[in-house]
Amino acid sequence: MLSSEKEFLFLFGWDDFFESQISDLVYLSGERQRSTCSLFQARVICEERNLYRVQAVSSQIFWASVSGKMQFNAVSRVDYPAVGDWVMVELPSQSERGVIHHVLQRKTIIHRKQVGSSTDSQILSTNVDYAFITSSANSDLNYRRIERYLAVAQDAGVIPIILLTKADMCIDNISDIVAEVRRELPGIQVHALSKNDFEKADFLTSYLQKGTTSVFIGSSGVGKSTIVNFLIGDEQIKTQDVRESDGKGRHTTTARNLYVSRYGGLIIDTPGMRELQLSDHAEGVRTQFSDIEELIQSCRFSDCRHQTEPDCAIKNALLEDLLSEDRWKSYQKLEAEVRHGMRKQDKALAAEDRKIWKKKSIDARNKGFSKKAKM
Ligand SMILES: Nc1nc2c(ncn2[C@@H]2O[C@H](COP(=O)(O)OP(=O)(O)OP(=O)(O)O)[C@@H](O)[C@H]2O)c(=O)[nH]1
Ligand SMILES: [Mg+2]
Ligand SMILES: [Zn+2]
Repeated sequence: MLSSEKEFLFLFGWDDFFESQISDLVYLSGERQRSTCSLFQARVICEERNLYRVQAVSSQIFWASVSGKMQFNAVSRVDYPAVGDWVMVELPSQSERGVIHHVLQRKTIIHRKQVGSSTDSQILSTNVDYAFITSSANSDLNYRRIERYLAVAQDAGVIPIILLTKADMCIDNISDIVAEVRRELPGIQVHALSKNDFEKADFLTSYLQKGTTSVFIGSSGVGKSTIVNFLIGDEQIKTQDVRESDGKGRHTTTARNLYVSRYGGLIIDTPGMRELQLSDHAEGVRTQFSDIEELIQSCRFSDCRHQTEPDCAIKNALLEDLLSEDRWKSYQKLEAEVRHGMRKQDKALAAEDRKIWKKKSIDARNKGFSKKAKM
């Protein structure tokens, strides 16, 4: 392998985890003469309507679609490539369009429930190390919304970092706000910045090291693309003023894209999100509120409802101001949402199962396999 290829692989986050997966795939790096089985690794840097832009080891960037076999075997959306994925791809000679044959197992998947579907997930990005949960530091700052993002990141095993943007537009002292957010969300890294002094934001260099991948997530208009533009050293991505009337963004970014940042680490810009359902992020909610879960464990009764029961650790913590009323309410709400979502999901899965079985038995009958038909 050429040293430039090694450098590329390192820069793009390739490591033993992925290397070990390709030994059982047909892997003929750099060997193109047998084009039908010349698979090589590439990272998905953009996704648009069933087409994937991939960056290959040879520095080539091209569009690729998934192979017929992959499509045939795919059961749900998660079986298709997503931005951040490492894929094994083929570029047939004389063709500009590649064919993706495999998606390598992912280290991490940040996903959310597909709006309007009770079972399918939408992948926000994969193989990510850090998730910058971006929120403007002004009146739009909403702990309960940030907690949802935290749950989603932590559920994926990705390190969350809260990024408070537009510090320049803040009426209150920004360091007071940072201190308050740190108090409110214990154990989470919190940083503030403003577009006038991105250069001074030293903390970015410590996260965006070569070989790492970070994703920016948050509502529309909070300034994700503005910071990504700075980090790629170019005004490549369109940004747009927030609406005067309600301070909301306009959903300027419409696709996820991966770039190399000026500090070496890879960054993914994503479209702003309207809603974030939590039904399949039970683990993330648990991690996010591990202090509360621990308290619950020490209530005297295992089925304590934290209302009138004696020796209730939650009530005691609330009385002693060790737990804020807001945080307790937020936990109850998110936990109920997870439970409700899981019940709905169970029902939907059961209904889907029933449909599949019904179809199978109809197929079997049509093929004359049913007992009745044989007799
Ligand atoms: N004053 C000020 N404005 C900012 C700052 N960061 C971003 N903006 C402005 O906020 C507006 C929205 O920024 P974008 O970067 O497009 O926001 P986004 O999060 O990418 O929005 P979507 O792509 O819709 O999700 C733009 O007009 C930016 O110039 C900041 O630090 N200070
Ligand atoms: Mg944007
Ligand atoms: Zn209790």
